[in-house]
Amino acid sequence: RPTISIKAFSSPSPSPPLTQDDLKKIAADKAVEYVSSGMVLGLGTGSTAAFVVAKIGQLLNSGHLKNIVGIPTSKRTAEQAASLGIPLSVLDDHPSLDLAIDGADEVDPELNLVKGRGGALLREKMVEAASAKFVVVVDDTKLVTGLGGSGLAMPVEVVQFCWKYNLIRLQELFKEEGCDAKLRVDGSGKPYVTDNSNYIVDLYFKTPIKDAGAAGKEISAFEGVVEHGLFLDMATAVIIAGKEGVNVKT
Ligand code: ABF
Repeated sequence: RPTISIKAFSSPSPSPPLTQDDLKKIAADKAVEYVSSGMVLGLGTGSTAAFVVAKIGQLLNSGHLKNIVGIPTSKRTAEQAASLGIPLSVLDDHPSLDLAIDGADEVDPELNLVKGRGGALLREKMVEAASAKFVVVVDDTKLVTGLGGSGLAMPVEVVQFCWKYNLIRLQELFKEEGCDAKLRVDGSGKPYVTDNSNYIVDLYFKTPIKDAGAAGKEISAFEGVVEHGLFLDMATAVIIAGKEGVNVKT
């Protein structure tokens, strides 16, 4: 049969502007270049991390990657990874990871992060701290000059017992930053419950946190605080996708 070639008569129309999801996917695809066969891999949580998990699933299923063990940072991620056939394990059985890839809510110029608006901060921090490399994937809306400076939440996971007591203590701790503390609620107005059966107190700052290192230590010192969303000195690299292209900061 003859081959029929069809020529386009008009030049292709200019491509539509990239959406935030496009940027997240671009960052995710770039991060997956760091993955190689045989790795024990921390699988992050959130919409950007979901693109990473999807790509890893695709590469495993097409045979381009082999023998990956995924350590999920949330029940949500475990479900997504399992649905793609990614073999899963836990820190108990794989205490040392080669690489973890996850999103973030804020990234400062020193690559310190705020994480946990997705509610998975505790497992994220445990898994990412156990990893030899931790690559963060964000679109450029996540860049801030100082942590807490976006006006959005800095989450603190607290035990349910007397959560209000800890909410008030946290708010008091950051009086100078004009901190407002709120218990996170779900869509039906009930307290949001984490994968670890805890609550989350979201801290909203009017000005960036002055000394994030000291702040992290002070928050952790409160009895009943389980973990906070300041991820300091943890990121090995941050992949930032913007309309002008992808930047890798190390
Ligand atoms: C996780 O998901 C977080 O720690 C952070 O809270 C959130 C970022 O979500 P997204 O990628 O959807 O912006 O990585």
